[in-house]
Amino acid sequence: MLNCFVCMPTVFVLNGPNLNLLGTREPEVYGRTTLADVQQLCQTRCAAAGLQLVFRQSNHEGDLVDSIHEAIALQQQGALAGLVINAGAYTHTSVALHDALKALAAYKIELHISNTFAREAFRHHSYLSPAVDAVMAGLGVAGYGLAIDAIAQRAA
Ligand code: CA2
Repeated sequence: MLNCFVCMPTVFVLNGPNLNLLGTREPEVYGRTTLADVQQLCQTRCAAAGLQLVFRQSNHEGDLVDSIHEAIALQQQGALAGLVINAGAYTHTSVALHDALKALAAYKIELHISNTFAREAFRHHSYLSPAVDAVMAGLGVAGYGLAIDAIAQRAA
C-alpha cells in the first residue's frame, strides 16, 4: 500500500466549524477537553504507531475540501495512511465534502464526539457517511484516538 519506505505515512485529522470552541462551551454535550488537547492526544497516538499527523480545524467548507485534496495528493504518492473527519455541522449539509471524500481512495473515518442519533432530527442525516469506510459517534474525544488506532492497524 505504501510506496514511501523512508518517511512515515501520514494521518489527516480534519475538524469543521466551531470545533475550535471545544472545551469552552456546552461541556454537557462535548466535554471539557479542548481541541489543543485533542491534537496532543492524536499526536501521541500517531507517534506510538509510527505515523505522521496532519491536524487541522477550519470554519470554512472550502478549506476542508482543500485539505481533502491535499490528502488525495498524498495518497497518490503512496504516503497516506488514512483520514479522520469531524465535519461538525457541515456533516448535515455538505455535498461538496461528500464529493471530495468520494474522490479520496484511502481509509476514511467520519467521527462525531456526541451521539448525533440521540440528538435533534437534523443531526441524524449525514452527507458524509455514504462516502466513508466507517462512522464513529458518541465516544467523546476518545474516539479520535480509537480512530487513529484503527487506521494504524490497517496500515501495519
Ligand atoms: O458531535 C460532534 O462531534 C458534532 O460533529 C459536533 C458538531 C455538530 O454540529 C454535529 O452535529 C455533531 C458541532 C461542533 C460544535 O462544537 C462546539 C463545541 C463546543 C462548544 C460549541 C460548539
